[in-house]
Amino acid sequence: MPSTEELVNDALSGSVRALAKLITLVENEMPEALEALRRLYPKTGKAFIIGITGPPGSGKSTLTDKITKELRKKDFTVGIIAVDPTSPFTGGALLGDRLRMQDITSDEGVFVRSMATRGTLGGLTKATADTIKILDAFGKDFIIIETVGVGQDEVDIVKTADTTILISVPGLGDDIQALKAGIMEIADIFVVNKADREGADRLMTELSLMLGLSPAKSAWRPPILKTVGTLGEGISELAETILAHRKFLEEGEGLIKKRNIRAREEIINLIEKEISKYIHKMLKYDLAFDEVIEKVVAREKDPYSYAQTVTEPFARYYQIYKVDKAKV
Ligand SMILES: Nc1nc2c(ncn2[C@@H]2O[C@H](COP(=O)(O)OP(=O)(O)O)[C@@H](O)[C@H]2O)c(=O)[nH]1
Ligand SMILES: [Mg+2]
Repeated sequence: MPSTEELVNDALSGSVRALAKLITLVENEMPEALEALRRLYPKTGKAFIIGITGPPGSGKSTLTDKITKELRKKDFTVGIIAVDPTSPFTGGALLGDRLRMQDITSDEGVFVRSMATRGTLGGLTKATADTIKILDAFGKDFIIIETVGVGQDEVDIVKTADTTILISVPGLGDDIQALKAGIMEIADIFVVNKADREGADRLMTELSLMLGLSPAKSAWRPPILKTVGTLGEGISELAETILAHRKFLEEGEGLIKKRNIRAREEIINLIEKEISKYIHKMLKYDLAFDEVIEKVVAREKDPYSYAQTVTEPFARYYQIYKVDKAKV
């Protein structure tokens, strides 16, 4: 078994096997994952991240495949993370779909990884964010994340993207209502896929009316594009629009702003996770927590004072930190 350092070095010199192993480390939250990420971090920050979301069956995998081919034509390398249990990449689809994916999965410039759904809230978000970093350090120019925009985890995953593409399709009944509000607001590009079906133009109109109602959040007005994923119609326009959005973000302050927000959230999450790890250890091993619970239920103790007692070391640390922050 190679050491974490060897794995990282192998991955950085292009070993796909090492890359896959590193992803498994973060996915399983192995203790070595932290060291690997620490070593990889300086090599990250170059990849451009595309999030593709929409209801199941809307054509996310089909479009991911087609966009990837467009990017490959321009000689960009691509990493794909499929966080969709129904995705062809995760084996949940029909044989025909899987066959269609074969040509990109056998392309050396493309790396595809599917992420299993996690039990713990936030676990999938973290595993996905870590996988993005690994693929970024590995040197992928673009990383595409495909996910169904349903749960909080998925919305958080989409928030890690530089360009978010929201796919809708005609004929889902209450089309627009079916899209999660939180995702509508962060979409940079709207795609009406399955434009070969009836109702595509009506959906385009509905979307543009809706977008017209919301106040512009930046100089980028999210365009609405029409595609037929299966036939490849509208795909080159979609790829060009992604590149135009990337250019827009890079030329303005957009990209650096997005990355600052992400770094801030990530640091806070990591600190909270560390602190809560110690709190759980304290409760489990050091404090007679069961007794405390009984006393709280019997009204002999109040939960507020107890919580303050347990977190007192952090409060004390804060006092020290305030006067001594030059050390941190
Ligand atoms: N008619 C039609 N079918 C499409 C189109 N795009 C994708 N599909 C089909 O819709 C089904 C679901 O596509 P898929 O990409 O797996 O959707 P996902 O669940 O969002 O990833 C597949 O059978 C595709 O072949 C399209 O533009 N028109
Ligand atoms: Mg899919």
